Order: sequence, then structure tokens, then C-alpha cells
Amino acid sequence: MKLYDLAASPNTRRVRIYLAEKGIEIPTTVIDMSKGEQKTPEYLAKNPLGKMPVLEFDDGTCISESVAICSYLEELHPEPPMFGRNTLERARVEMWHRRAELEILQPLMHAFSHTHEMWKGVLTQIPEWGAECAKTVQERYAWLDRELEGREFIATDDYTVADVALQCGLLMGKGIGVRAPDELANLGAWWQRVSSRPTARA
Ligand SMILES: N[C@@H](CCC(=O)N[C@@H](CS)C(=O)NCC(=O)O)C(=O)O
Repeated sequence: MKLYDLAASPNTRRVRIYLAEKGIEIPTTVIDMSKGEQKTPEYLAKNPLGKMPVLEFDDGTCISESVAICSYLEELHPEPPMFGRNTLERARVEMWHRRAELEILQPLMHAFSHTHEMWKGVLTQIPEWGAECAKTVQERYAWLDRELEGREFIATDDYTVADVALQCGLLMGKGIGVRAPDELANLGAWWQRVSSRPTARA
């Protein structure tokens, strides 16, 4: 097995944190986005969308999408459970995992790709859309703060893949200047909790 990875990518970090939490070691190959390595014919044969991460098996079979990669590994390494301990918890983890992707990570990606120099010429940039997405994320931070009232972690009593996805989103937000305001105390306390885990810098 091999993981196609990029240190700065929030989505590959989701998989790296998951692996570190589980104590799983998988060899990695770094794909350098600044050199467009994700768009070479060789890489596009692994993921025609030209995105990371990709998990490649020894027979050449590839799986993309961070959630699919983690969910595959969860079946092989069920302890400690990171997708929930029972039916209800699994549903809550999926609910929050999807929310983290659709309500936080995706608008952050748009906020970045529609305004940053690096994406000029790669896509048709609409800076107003980028600014709108950044505004949406600020509203979502306030919503998360309310949801985290009295909670240690976002989906269940355990640290799950939903926390990992949110954590990678918030880290990206900090990196691109779409930061959660300090006065959101519940979100701030959750951030301290997840970012002080030994795996946070995986
Ligand atoms: N939903 C996908 C998102 C993958 C994704 O957007 N990866 C980014 C890095 S964080 C990427 O490879 N972008 C390269 C590009 O779009 O050219 C997942 O969860 O794996």
C-alpha cells in the first residue's frame, strides 16, 4: 500500500492524523502541487480528478477521497473506533463528517482557490465568490460554537474522523486568514483539545 500525500494539504492531513491515531504506518509518495504533479498523466491514471490523497494498493487499485480511505482502513484496524461505537454514533459521525466537508472544508477551498495567486490560470477565479465563501465559513464557525456547548468532541464522546476533518478545516482557515474569532469560547476550547493531541502535527 502507498499513500499519495502533500504536507500542506488539509485533506491528506485528515488521513495522516487518522493513521497516527491508529498507529498505522503506510509508505508515502509526495505529490508537489506547486509543480502540477497532480495533473500528470501518471497521477491522473490514479485519480482522474487530479486530487490528493490517493491510497494505492500493490496491484495498482486506487481509492481517493479521504473519508473512503479512512473508512477502508477502519475495517482493517477497528481499534480505537473513529467512526462511532454503535449505529447511532456511526450516524452522528457521518452527519458531522459530511458537515465538516460540505460546510467548512469546501467553502474554505473556494475562499482560497478563488482569491489566491497560486490558482490563477488553474481555474476561472471569481474573487467575489471567494469572499462570499469566507463569509459563510465565519457564520459556520458561530454555528459550530453553539453546537459545541457542553460537548468535548463534535459527534460523540470520542475523538472521531468528524473532529479530524473539522480540525483540518480550522487549520486551513488559520492558514488562509479565515480564522475563527477568539470570542467563540466553545470552539476555542474544542480547538485546544484537538490541536494538543500528539497526532495533531501528523
Ligand atoms: N474530497 C476530497 C478533496 C481532495 C482535495 O481537494 N485535495 C486537494 C488538496 S487538499 C487537491 O489535491 N487539490 C489539487 C487540485 O485540485 O488540483 C477528499 O476528501 O479527499
